[in-house]
Amino acid sequence: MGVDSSTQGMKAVVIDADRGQIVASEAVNFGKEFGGKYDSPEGVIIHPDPLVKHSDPLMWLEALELLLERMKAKAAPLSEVAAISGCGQQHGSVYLKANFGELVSSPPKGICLRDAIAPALSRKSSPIWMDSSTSAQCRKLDGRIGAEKVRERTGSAPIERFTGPQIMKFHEAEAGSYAQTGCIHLVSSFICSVLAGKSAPIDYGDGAGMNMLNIRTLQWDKEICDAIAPSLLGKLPTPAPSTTIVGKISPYFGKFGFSPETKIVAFTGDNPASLVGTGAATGSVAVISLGTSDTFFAAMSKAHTDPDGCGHVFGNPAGGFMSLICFKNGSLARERLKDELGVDWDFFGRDAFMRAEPGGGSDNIMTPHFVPEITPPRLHPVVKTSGSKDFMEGKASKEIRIRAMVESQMLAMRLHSSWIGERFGTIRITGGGSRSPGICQTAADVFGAKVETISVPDSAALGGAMIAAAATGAASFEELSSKFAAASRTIGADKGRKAVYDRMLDLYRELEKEG
Ligand code: XUL
Repeated sequence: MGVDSSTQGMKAVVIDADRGQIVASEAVNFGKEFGGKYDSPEGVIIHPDPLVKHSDPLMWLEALELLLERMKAKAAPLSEVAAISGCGQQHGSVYLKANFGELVSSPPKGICLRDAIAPALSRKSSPIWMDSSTSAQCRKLDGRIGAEKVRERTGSAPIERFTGPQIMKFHEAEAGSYAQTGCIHLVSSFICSVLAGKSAPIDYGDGAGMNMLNIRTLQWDKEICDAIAPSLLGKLPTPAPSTTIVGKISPYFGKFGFSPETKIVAFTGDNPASLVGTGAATGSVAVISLGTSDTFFAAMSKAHTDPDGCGHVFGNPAGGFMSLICFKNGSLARERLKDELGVDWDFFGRDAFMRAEPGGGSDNIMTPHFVPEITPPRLHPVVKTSGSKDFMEGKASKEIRIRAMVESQMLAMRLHSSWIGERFGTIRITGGGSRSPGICQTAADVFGAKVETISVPDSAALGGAMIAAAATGAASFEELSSKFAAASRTIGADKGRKAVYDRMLDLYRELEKEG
């Protein structure tokens, strides 16, 4: 079984590793299920400062319980689940007191998980990956260690959403609560700990998204941790490979029908899990994931870092490393334009592309930054345009405006993934946006690559289940990939359009440079 604790909801899939079948799946959407209860209509607590983005960790616990209750009610074969792994939105952190170990191993009887764990929180909310409020702390880490050194050692330059700068900010703002914190978990290792009934390790996949894990030694970097906050090393779970078996399921979950022998395997980040779920963990294909954030990632033969400081290196759950570039204005920007133009997804993802030519015939491009962007870093975003007069004045047709946005998003991906230094002949595309033929064709044409879609939409939860199967020796990652992540549709690149996009790439680079 794989569980994915993401920004807007929680999902689970159960696979039969021998037969290559998904036997059950379920999802809980935080906003829809809990309404105003957590003040989080989209899974994130409403806050007046657009740079501050936190979530309530108790909401995740309530969702986990609801998810399992529903699976039980629908007669999902939970009693046959041999092992559970999963993933979480990356970088988000949960702050726990010393009593967490005791409360999680033997939750008080007769109360729900949420109420049982609540007294263990030393910080009520969890900063998540959308938070961009730690620029001052990133600069301090740069001053204390050096941005290049942090990048070389941890795989990423100091970045606002990464856990290290977030911990530094917490210590500075709430020293008393920081001192009361016995253990800091990631979203992934927190959910894993609850399932295992004990504090779980942090895997190399998600751990590398903290600015604290030395990717050369695979240990916490003492010098960097000391520069972040006092006594930090003592508050961190042990780093471990993603296929580590943490233990058996906590007796608490017996009520859902799980066997007491069910193994709990370390959890990872949603992107490393998606690398597995798209079948790209052991091959040489790149993946474009079009979700709340858009990401571009691929397995890496050897770890090297992005000199521009935008890209990241994380652990690959199948061993070795992976590259990742994350764009915050992903589906967010597409949805905003779709609503502004009053069109539906069919028009946005198909008709617009049939009715307009690449670049709208005038090399129309834009910086699609409506909310603070990560790649490139733009805390106070401005949407810049270049191309025809009509387009720049916002008077171009709907078709032209949609194309320009999607093309610009793909150009940004091509530009910011060039540091990986590999030409990918095949790109797998996943996430909601991958249902759109126009977006898939644009990806193929901009990269000049074959694009493959896969049939399973929840590649992160599926990847979690595949990690659980691989960790318990049920099948190898290669076998699991061929069973679960085969391509369902292939889209070839159009050479003529590729030439247009080669030209537009230079224009996009220049437009982005303007700031
Ligand atoms: C990756 C990142 C996002 C989150 C979204 O660095 O910040 O993709 O993992 O869940």
